[in-house]
Amino acid sequence: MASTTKKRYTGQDIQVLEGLEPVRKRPGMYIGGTGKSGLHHLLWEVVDNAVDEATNGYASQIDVTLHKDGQSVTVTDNGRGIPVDMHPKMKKPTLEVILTTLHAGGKFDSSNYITSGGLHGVGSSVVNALSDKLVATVKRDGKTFQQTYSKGLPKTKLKTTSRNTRGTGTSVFFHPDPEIFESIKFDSTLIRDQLDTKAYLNAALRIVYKDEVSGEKFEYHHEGGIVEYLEHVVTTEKMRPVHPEVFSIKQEGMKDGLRVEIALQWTESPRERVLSFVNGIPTRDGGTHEQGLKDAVRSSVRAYMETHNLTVKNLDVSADDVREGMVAIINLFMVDPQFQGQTKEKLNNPGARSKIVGALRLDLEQYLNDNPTTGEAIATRVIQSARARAASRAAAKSVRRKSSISHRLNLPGKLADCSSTDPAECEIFIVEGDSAGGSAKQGRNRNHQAVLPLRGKVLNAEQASLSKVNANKELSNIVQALGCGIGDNLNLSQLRYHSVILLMDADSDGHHIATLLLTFFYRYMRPLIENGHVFIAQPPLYRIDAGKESHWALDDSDKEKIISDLRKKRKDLKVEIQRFKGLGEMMPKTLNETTLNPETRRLLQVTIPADRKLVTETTMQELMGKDSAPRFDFIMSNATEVEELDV
Ligand code: 2B7
Repeated sequence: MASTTKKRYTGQDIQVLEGLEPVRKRPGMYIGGTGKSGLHHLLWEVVDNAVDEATNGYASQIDVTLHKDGQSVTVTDNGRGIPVDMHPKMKKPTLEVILTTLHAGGKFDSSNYITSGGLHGVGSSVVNALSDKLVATVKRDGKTFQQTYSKGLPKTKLKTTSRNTRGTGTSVFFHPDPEIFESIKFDSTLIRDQLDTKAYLNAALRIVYKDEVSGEKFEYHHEGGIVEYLEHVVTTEKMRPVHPEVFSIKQEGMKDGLRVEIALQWTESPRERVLSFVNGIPTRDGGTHEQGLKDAVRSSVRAYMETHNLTVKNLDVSADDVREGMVAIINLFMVDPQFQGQTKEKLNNPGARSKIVGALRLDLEQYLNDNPTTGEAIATRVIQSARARAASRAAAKSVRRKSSISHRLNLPGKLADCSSTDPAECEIFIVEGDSAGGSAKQGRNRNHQAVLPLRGKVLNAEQASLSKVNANKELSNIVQALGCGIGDNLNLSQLRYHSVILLMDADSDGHHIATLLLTFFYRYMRPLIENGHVFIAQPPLYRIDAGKESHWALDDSDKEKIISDLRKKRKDLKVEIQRFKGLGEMMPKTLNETTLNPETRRLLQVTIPADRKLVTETTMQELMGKDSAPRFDFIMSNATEVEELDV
């Protein structure tokens, strides 16, 4: 149970778990990888700690300086300063404990921190472990304290460097360890973007960024908070609002110490755009809070339309119609967020959904009642979307009727098609190799799942002309099967499967083929990615049998976690581990359960982030598994724009 009382914080509140060797051994597990995104993760981790101190009302300004070498950073806040008193159990200063032990954090005791932004949950100790130099400076009790570390270990004792210090706060300088990262050059544009967003999400905060490489200085402060952020998004993406005022709510002091801010506006854009955050940190895969927002919007707009007789006879209005053109920002502050998914960017706390519904539904409906011009404008937008959807459904149906017969004649011979002709429910698995293709054919649901095995070489479309692409048997089979054309002649309404799923082995060859296919889609069929039709299947690498239970693990770390969880329950448990050498080795039933069946499988959706162009080979590696082949790097360095692919 969270409490909102602020009590004095002492060394006793710090929990101690383990040392930092695991972090240096497997950095990817803590920061997602050792490429560009992992490198910047270090910075966000430090900045998030400073932002936390601000969100909780103790700091008002954060200074971030990128130093002249472009590869070291200092972050300073004017908060309380990390405690430096002796930690009673560790017999070391609390500061040192926080920086040298994994998961040592006051944030585990919610009485000290009301909300914690340490989403990634790894904290400053991970930054310390992965830096070849880190200097922590604390101003507290009229003194300045300082300690230097390297690779997670103290180089000096905690020293008092001044005894007549004004003000309080924490300052962290770090230089990432070049032995760990592929490159340690920071990207100033990315930093600016991210800091600007942080300032929008914490209206009280002022962030000053100095880039000593270029000599520029930037200040970020947005008193309007997320409402201003929404206006910024709408303007920069050139969306035209259908009502002038942004609707917003700010709820504080909810039960359980929850706090939520929501901003909404409907636009003429054909898409919906929901930016969700927990404690100011993006949850790019949404989760329960986002679901709550969607539920509440659907129910209040519907209720409003019904009570005001704004519905249209014989026109079905779906939840999607209600949200078409909607731009929404939600920032939920909570104590113990649980995250899910490969990149841990999906909120999983079940309670969040109903809390958001409770906070938003009545307020939104009331607002629409009080502002009928806005209410009617939104209702009109919703009806427009429902009409367009009905019309395009009708059109698609007639196209299908005409095309399903003629088209089927031109399908590639190797395709095992599904029986449904409704593209919205159809999926195609593009599978490497005949034997894997065989398992997939047997394991699939024939009604709506098709399988196309690839046999020969897939061309690297990065440097290839359209005629070369057409001459490549494997790629032209894909084009034929999808039925929607290619390049400038692509017509999405002809797409025969709304989910195009790449199913490759979890080894380096598999990654290589997946990369080639993604390069092809990105170059020649980009609307497929832009409209969310391309996915990557996640076949398991291991099967773990323990007693009557079977578990499947995606990779080594997953495997180890499962085993340790099992052992926690029963120490002497005998576990049997089987490593799948390839998809072909898997029983069709197993393949179905773990990889094909929509109810039980995990899929990664391939997207091109509109807001951030972050993402590099690291994300591509995350996308396709942990091992990366040298050949893979070759492709990445040649395919500059493919670097923008993201999951
Ligand atoms: C263990 C972590 C999660 N911490 C504190 C107090 C203040 C504080 C911090 C910080 C980054 C770069 C400049 C609490 C919390 C540790 O315990 S971390 N300020 N700023 C920061 O890291 N900035 C704290 C209670 C009483 N006094 C101080």
